[in-house]
Amino acid sequence: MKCGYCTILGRPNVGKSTLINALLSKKVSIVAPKAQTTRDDVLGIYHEKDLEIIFIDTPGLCDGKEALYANMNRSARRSLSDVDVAIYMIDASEKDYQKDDDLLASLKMNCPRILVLNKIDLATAPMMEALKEHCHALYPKDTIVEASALTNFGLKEIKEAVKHFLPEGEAYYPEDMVTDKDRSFMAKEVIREQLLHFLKEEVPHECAVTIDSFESKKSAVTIHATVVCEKENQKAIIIGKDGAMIKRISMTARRNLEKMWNCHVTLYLKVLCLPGWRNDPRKLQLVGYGDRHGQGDD
Ligand SMILES: Nc1nc2c(ncn2[C@@H]2O[C@H](COP(=O)(O)OP(=O)(O)OP(=O)(O)O)[C@@H](O)[C@H]2O)c(=O)[nH]1
Ligand SMILES: [Mg+2]
Repeated sequence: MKCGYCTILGRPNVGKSTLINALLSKKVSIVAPKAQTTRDDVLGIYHEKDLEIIFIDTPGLCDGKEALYANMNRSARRSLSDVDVAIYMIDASEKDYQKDDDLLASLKMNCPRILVLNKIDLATAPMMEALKEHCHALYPKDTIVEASALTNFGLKEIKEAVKHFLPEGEAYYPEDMVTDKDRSFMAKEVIREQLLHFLKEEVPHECAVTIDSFESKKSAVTIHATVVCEKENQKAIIIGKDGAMIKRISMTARRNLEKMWNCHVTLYLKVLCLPGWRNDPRKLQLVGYGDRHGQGDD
């Protein structure tokens, strides 16, 4: 059978997590209309007869100054070190190619590359022609696939393109395994997704979620979690008047988890202010975003 690893890289908000969920027909990674949603590498394992593709969803490559973003960029770039093929996603609805060209030039890629031109549902025909011409001229060796992850367009072509570059071998994972992340990680991410949904501007980006306890009994799950923010005034915003905001966030996250797991979920959510957590290695470690690999090269 053919099997191997395929990382998915690109700038924030281009649709990497939407694509991995669409490729798997299952939610393994959270999605939001705001940049810098994904903070950890997430595996999405696709199984078919005689085929296993281990997709890696990565944090969007960005130039945020804080240590959090440096760790996220490092994690995305490191995903390139041991893969069989890489997907680089481009937002086809954008007319400025410079940032993608700069990033593509900066990525050390020793594997075949597939350029996925995503969000074609938002691009006009002349925009698509111009982008394809640009990609063919600058990246003649790359395979180019047009897609709309949101509308499931181009998924078969992407899988075929990836399969083409995979070696023959034995499956790495059991057939029923779709991700490397456990339910506690998913709970953290679904709560973060609701922070991104309900909170405005920089507030959700300055928050982290920690799972303090996760208890699973028969068909019921009980979770104690903490929303960690940077400033006292953010704490007040997150809690809201008479606790209205934290209740909405908690209730929506709980409902989403119940739908996902088909079981009863009880969620206790509290808020903690931890100033400077995004730029302090010790605090980053504490909230789960420490650099697990040291400060090695990018
Ligand atoms: N119209 C349109 N929207 C899309 C498409 N793919 C993704 N989106 C939307 O783009 C936004 C960002 O999607 P994500 O999947 O979170 O993007 P990402 O690249 O994972 O972002 P980061 O995790 O921040 O790096 C969401 O609102 C998606 O619904 C697409 O093909 N067409
Ligand atoms: Mg993402």
